[in-house]
Amino acid sequence: MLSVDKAVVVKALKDLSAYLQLNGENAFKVRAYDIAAERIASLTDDLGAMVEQHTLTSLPGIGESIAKKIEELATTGKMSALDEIRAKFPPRILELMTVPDLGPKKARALFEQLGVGSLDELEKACQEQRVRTLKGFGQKTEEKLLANLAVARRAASSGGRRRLGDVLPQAEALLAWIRQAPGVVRASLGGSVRRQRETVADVDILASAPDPQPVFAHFQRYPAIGEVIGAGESKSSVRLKESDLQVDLRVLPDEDFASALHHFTGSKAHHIKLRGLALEKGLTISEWGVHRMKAGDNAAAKAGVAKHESAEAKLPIRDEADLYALLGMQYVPPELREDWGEIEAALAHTLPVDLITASDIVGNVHAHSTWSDGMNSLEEMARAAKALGLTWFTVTEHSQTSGYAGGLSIDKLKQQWDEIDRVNETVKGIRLLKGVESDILEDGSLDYPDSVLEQLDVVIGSIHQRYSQDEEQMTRRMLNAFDNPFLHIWGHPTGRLIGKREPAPMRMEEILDKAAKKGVTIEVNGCPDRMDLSPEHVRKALERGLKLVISTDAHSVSELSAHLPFAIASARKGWARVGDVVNAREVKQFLKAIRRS
Ligand code: DGT
Ligand code: CA
Ligand code: ZN
Repeated sequence: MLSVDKAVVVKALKDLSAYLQLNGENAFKVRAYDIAAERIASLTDDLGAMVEQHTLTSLPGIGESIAKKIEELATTGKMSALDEIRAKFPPRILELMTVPDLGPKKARALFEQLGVGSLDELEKACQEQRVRTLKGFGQKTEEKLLANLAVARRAASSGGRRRLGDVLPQAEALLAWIRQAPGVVRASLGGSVRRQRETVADVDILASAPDPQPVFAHFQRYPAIGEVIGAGESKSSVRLKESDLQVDLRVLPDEDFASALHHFTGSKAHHIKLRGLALEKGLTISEWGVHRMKAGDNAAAKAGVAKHESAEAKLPIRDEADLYALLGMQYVPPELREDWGEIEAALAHTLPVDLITASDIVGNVHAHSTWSDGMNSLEEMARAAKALGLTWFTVTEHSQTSGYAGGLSIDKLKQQWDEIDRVNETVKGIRLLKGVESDILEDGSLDYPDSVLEQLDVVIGSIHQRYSQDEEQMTRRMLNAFDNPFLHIWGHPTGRLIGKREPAPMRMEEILDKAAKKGVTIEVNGCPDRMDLSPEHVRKALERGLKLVISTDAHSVSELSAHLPFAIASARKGWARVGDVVNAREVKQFLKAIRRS
């Protein structure tokens, strides 16, 4: 049977769309390729089989012409339409589009008028002040481009940290592969990935098996591995092909698994504090397990001398809970192991035991459909949400000012309400609410008159354009926005894009104070490049008694499930409990909770 790598097909379709836009094709026409890429990415059927049976056109959004291109790629390894258009441009031109705020239109102008075809050439053109001479660019744009170029370089350099959103799917696929290896008893992710840090340096995986060698042999046969960079008795390191991501696998006897998993989950700061506590109880904790010290060892251990060889008994640790129990404290979930106060709380038995989980979420608050810049129709989104087990759902399209994202005029918004009513009648078992994601304008006002806003169930207010405001202006903008009683939820609060765009400058504590006073609910947005709020800010919000919504901000059916883990990660790392999250409640309670009294 034909084996087809979906990722290769998705990339080819996306590249084709990018090249067509560079070539001046209109964005609407080109969207078909992005929609098709999205279809393939979220496909659960076997792509190879569909190609062989010529059934690709049964997928919505995939017509004859795109199906042919996919079949050609799958069977010959080439997509001639892509090769042809690629040949018209310098080989590295798509790099330009990794620069924040540099879209296809600008990239095209830079190429056609200045011959810029790579990041290096763009840098040179900016430094030589040639960019500012182009129509529509100017000195300010040139300076901004130069700064953003540095951001793009940092993100691309393989030495840098990567977004959890890019790494987690690769890590999980690899973990599933390792679980298939001969003799594996248990296996888990470790390190910063298990702790759900928003950026990670590498992937740590631990497994237990009676004999490590067959596990390593299986590991090294993983198709996506580029090179093996280290192979020892109990550890093997590899680099993945496309992403250049480093993965360390450790394999141990099962009796050592839990303490090793604990050690290699970290964080270092959490461990250092735990070790101090252990010493006071006459225990040592290390990579090699938990040991009870002989009399006299204590001083040596405190002086930093490793004494595990001479220590008396190695204590059995079946799972991580045993380890915390030995220290007389509550179990600490991996996401909380950062020395952010979790050890003190676990000792006092005040650590939350009901942290929010994905399965607690019963409604979706923030999503987009083809009414604005989403990939799927409203009905498709509703059916997908229902299939995920949600009981209520809100589409929140962009508002009038966000013309670039298909923002809705008042007329369009009202037409969308009719469609929502229709879908509510045809799709049973899930309730669609009427909502909008309104821009928060420069002065803090919303993008529709109150007479429109008051008719909506859910109003998210978000900043999408910054107009280069400084901290004072941005803070004022938010404080003013909260004076509008129709704003229910503050969407992707800081506006950051991890590795691409810094959080907007604003006095967060002052803003959260006002949100608490005014009863505004705060979003934790799960777009993998946003993860906004951050865990630190989630905690600050919770300390003020604010409520949270866990959002996917899904622009397609697949993102409804793909984005959820990242919002949950941020929320859990910020110690959010089930009761703090308004979309872990049924629709009536949700609507009551977000209403501003
Ligand atoms: P990363 O890789 O920078 O995203 O962050 P981590 O936390 O995954 O760090 P990594 O991969 O260097 O090490 C994984 C875990 O192993 C770390 O969280 C704690 C443990 N570990 C590694 N080196 C040390 C060390 O020198 N002392 C202690 N106490 N623990 C260590
Ligand atoms: Ca790591
Ligand atoms: Zn948004």
